[in-house]
Amino acid sequence: KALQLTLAVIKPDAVAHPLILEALHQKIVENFIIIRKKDLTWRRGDSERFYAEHAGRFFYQRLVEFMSSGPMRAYIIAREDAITHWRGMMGPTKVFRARYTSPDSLRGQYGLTDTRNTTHGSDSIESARREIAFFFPEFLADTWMKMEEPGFRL
Ligand code: DAT
Ligand code: MG
Repeated sequence: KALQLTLAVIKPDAVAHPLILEALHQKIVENFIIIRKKDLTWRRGDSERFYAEHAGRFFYQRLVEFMSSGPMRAYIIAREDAITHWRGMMGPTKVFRARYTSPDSLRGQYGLTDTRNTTHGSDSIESARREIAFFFPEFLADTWMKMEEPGFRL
């Protein structure tokens, strides 16, 4: 089975806490091949563009503000079924659901609120493509996969 790429992001709440940042980083190292990694801080406009699909929802302003409130760490990661695997490790979006139904998930263990929920992961092949390009515009996914790893796909 082919390896797959996805985007994983450690959000500002988790980056701000050194022990949580380290724990999440170790989980990623143990479960994936890391292809790229960068620390970055969004401006409000980046936040608004990235989460445009949620514009108008009651939590949108809070989400936009939070995601541009401090440094994040983004990774391009690879393995078989990377998208599903990372989403599974993260657990449910909402923190109480995560805590009670998936206490061992990253959000179940480290999530603070429905907004401050530690991590982001792409939820489909299309969003992985779009979101990798959003965070890593210099990363040419098609060229990289063709030239370096014929077994990879996105
Ligand atoms: P996910 O991050 O699991 O893909 P999503 O795409 O539905 O979840 O929402 C994006 C982010 O928006 C989510 O990580 C945190 C915030 N969010 C979603 N639903 C929320 C809610 N009901 N209350 C507060 N924040 C919410
Ligand atoms: Mg989502």
